[in-house]
Amino acid sequence: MPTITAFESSPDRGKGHARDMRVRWAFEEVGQPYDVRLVSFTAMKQPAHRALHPFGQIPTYEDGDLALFESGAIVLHIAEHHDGLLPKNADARARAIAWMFAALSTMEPPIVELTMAMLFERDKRWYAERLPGLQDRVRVRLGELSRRLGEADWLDGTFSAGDLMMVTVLRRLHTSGLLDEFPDIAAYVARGEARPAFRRAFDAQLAVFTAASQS
Ligand code: GTB
Repeated sequence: MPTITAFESSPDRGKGHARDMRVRWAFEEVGQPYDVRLVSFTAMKQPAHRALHPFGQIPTYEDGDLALFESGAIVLHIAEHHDGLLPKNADARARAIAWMFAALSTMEPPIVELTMAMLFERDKRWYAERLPGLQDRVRVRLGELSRRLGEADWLDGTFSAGDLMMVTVLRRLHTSGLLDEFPDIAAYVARGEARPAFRRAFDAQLAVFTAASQS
């Protein structure tokens, strides 16, 4: 059984924004059971964990002799070794993988920059001046994504690892108010979150937070 690592106590209080969520969701979509080893912030920086993850972060993945880090690489590995997250047709498969990269390298950076500023820079004197620029950068990408999605349910035909990754990236905007400006993107995120596999993954990571807060 593969084992992943996750926060012992997630700073998002179980909202499913930590990046183990996308790996849990991928496992649930393909029906692969998995173990979770919880790690503290201190343990993450120790040599034993750094041997798995050079940057001392979660998530990691271990299965037999294989150890992986980077949520994108882990989700791709799961998708390539099970049915359900990548189309069989080679071209469609390549396009689904392109959407994974788009989520991680085109959409995620401005979204992370905005949400980090909202979390950690609110009390800075330059925050009010910086915020509109950060929001506009995200708005541009949401507009472009919205135009491409059009009337479709998913980015390229049936639900794929590309959608899984995109939805997990877009979910971080829930508290930003920006999803309200793009109802079609908000509906796309809601479709992803309504999938039974998403619900199971979400409940599993929430249970970790609930247990930690009761102990
Ligand atoms: N590129 C890597 C990947 O995709 O796997 C990034 C991994 C990463 O950022 N891991 C974070 C981590 O381990 C947890 S997910 N941080 C600890 C550290 O660097 O010391 C990032 C995250 C954390 C918290 C929230 N939150 O509270 O909302 C959201 C996302």
